[in-house]
Amino acid sequence: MDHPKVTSPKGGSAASSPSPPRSGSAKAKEESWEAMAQGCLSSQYEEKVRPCIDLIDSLRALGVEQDLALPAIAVIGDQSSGKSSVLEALSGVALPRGSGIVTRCPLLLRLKKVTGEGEQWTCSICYQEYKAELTDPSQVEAEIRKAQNCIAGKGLGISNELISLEVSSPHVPNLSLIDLPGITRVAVNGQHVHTTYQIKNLIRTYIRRQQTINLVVVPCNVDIATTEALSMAQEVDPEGDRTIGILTKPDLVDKGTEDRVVEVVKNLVYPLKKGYTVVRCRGQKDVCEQLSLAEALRKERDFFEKHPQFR
Ligand SMILES: Nc1nc2c(ncn2[C@@H]2O[C@H](COP(=O)(O)OP(=O)(O)OP(=O)(O)O)[C@@H](O)[C@H]2O)c(=O)[nH]1
Ligand SMILES: [Mg+2]
Repeated sequence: MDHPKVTSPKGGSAASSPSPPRSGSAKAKEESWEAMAQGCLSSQYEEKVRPCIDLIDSLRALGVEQDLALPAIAVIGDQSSGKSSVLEALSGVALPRGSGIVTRCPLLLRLKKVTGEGEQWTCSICYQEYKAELTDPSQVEAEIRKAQNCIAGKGLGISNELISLEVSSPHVPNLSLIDLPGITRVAVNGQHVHTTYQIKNLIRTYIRRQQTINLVVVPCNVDIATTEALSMAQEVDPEGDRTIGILTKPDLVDKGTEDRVVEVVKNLVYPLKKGYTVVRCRGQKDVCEQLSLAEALRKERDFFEKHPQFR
């Protein structure tokens, strides 16, 4: 499996200044220093930060969060904005996704990078009294749907109860993130009117804490000013200190509005201190055609390399 990652084709460009031309050997030296520095940073991260993430996750599993605000990265967005698709690209496992209300319980996704020789993919799911080891990435989606049905009931109900999914692999970053149900404006057929408020309350419990980084997922094909998720993030973080914008679906952007998207990414429209990143994930057609996550990454790279405005 290819290393899953989220590309940031334009994310840093707004802040960076053009570098002077360098000779071939100077460039090679600089690159090798960069690689060394990165290797050093990632081994330090593993040594120092991983134990802290583990401790926080263990406290969360014990239910300490009710009395103590634990640091977290919360993924929020309007319904079907592509939250689970972004997490799927990061984790390399297919999560329940599609149209309508899909994510119905908070999902704590614990990604653990394992580096030893011969280390393999392992995964476990845990909720209520249930715990199971999964032997293949293809089992994850069905297991999460089963967990949601068990906790929130079959149908369109949602619950505040956490499902924990731990993925250990040489190909994932060391991160823990919480995927949350999408914000809905109106209750659709079969959905309780109360659900809309329930979802917003659930999201607020996570994003209002100063210790939470809010990853706000916004599709490129909607006007950013109309997104409920950004407005909720602004309520709790008016200066944009702990909010990161993730723009999805750049392939579906309305022709002629690309420059507007570029302005958002350059932080000119709705400034956030930590800026924006654009990602292209698997669309419904890609899923129907069983495009693998590794192929989706190649398609994403290709898309940005060839796009006249997003290059
Ligand atoms: N074309 C295209 N489709 C995408 C992209 N990202 C996500 N999608 C599609 O958008 C739909 C919604 O994606 P999800 O990841 O389920 O969205 P979500 O925000 O998790 O949805 P809820 O959990 O229901 O709120 C799915 O059909 C995805 O295939 C993208 O970059 N391009
Ligand atoms: Mg989802």
